[in-house]
Amino acid sequence: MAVYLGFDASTQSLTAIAIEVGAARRQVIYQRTVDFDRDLPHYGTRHGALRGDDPLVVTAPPMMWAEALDLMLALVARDGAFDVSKLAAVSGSAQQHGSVYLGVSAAKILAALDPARPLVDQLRGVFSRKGAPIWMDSSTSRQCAAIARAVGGGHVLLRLTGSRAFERFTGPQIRKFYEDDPEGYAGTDRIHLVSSFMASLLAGRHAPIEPGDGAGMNLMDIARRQWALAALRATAPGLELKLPPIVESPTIVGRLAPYWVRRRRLPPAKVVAWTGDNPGSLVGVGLVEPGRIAISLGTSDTVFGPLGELQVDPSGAGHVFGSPAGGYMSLVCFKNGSLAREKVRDEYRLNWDGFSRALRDTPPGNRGAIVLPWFEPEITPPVLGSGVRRYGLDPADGPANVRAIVEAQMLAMAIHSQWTGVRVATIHATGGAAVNRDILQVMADVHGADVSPLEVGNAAALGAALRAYHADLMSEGRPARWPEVVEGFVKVRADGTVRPVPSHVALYNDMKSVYAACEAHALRHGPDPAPMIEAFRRRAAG
Ligand code: XUL
Repeated sequence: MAVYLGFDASTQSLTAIAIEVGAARRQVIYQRTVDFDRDLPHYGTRHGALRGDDPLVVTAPPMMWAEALDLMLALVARDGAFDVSKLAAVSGSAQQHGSVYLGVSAAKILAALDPARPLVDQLRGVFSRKGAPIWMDSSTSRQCAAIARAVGGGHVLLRLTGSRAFERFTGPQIRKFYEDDPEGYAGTDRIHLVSSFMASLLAGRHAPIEPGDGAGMNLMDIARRQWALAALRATAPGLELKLPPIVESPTIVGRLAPYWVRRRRLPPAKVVAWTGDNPGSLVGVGLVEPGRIAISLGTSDTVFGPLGELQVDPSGAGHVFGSPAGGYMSLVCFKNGSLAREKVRDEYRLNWDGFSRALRDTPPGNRGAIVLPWFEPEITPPVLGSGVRRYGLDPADGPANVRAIVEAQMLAMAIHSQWTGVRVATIHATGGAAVNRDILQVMADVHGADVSPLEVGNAAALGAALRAYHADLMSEGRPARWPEVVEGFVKVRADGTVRPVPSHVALYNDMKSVYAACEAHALRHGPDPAPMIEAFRRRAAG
């Protein structure tokens, strides 16, 4: 019997899941979350992030992630929920795109961490940039344009890296740092993703980058899974010397550092390269083979699935990442996810039961009332000037506003993921809001697909534990077929699959073009959609 530990270093929290794998037993045996705002309030984050005067700039303190890891492993050791001596390997999934900047002293400090002192006391001098820009940042439009120009156009970058230039992607963020603080950039020895930074802390040495997460940088050649020199040169000088190497996903990057072994009495378990939260979730929802998709309802809402072959989104809205299970995955990301749902819930003084009741009390199609839920600058479609737009929706009507937000999120997901060409029959639902069956009903009706909520809600952490297990088997030369690795861990929740209602599916198929017209109008490349909305309203009523 062996135990594997998986982490999810997400925007708002750090979660750990342990799984036990034996001849007769395969199960999740431990789950624990450290919430950044609640458990580490001295960093002053709100929803895990820091914001200043410029609404486009969003960062997080990398020290907070280090302290969360230290605290989490203290809890794992203290809880005594499982026999830690059986721990064979650990891995993780982290929020994507965020970057951590370390000076030359980092390598030495990481290698000589003193188990008698807290991690944060020893890391004080290692950062060459205090804050880490995270995926919610959208302040690099200028840098995106410059990088695209330098490689020969946005479509060249799209084909080379799997994505056009995106504000939150690491390359544009690095270029901005280089432009704003050339000395800080020059004093940076290593630039990590959040994923490789966390793996470095566990292994006590600079960890490499995994291609699933590396694809979220606008810097990796997506077909070769190696740094794309043209993109590196277009980003900042000498960048090739500052980036960790890219390795295959199931790579053992080291063993748990003596710091963890002595401080928490853990065995020197293998540390497996960390990936991003979306690639990690792909494994955690069991989508290791093409044909199905997943929707994660978290801080960001994401739609993702395995891709049979390398293809990019010609509209430039979607991304192609490496899949940790081999091959590629598609991803479409929406920034106005759970925080938008919470805003509406709070604005109308509801709790989640009230939110659900509002969904049940309003008709599908919302009598033609539509909202564009851009509380924050949006990623898909790209919207830099935030602001909610209402079409035929009375701001005073709480229930209609609740339905409008959920319908908008689901319609946008369906519209902007069409490029993958997947005919969706089943959606695996994960993330916090997947507990809400009324939200899942709208998802099923809009997509015309069965929605299976999964037993383990945190797919990113489960995926990390499963990747640790898979890499451990591989490193021992044992057969490690993915369907067998995930077998028994990815189960549909006891309350069962949510089925689409055929009449609602037809109505939403009709509504998609109305919603798309509202988007186009709000983005100033389409006419006033009022006549279309009115015609839809009449069809829906009749
Ligand atoms: C994906 C993205 C987010 C983050 C945070 O491209 O930006 O989903 O990974 O979860």
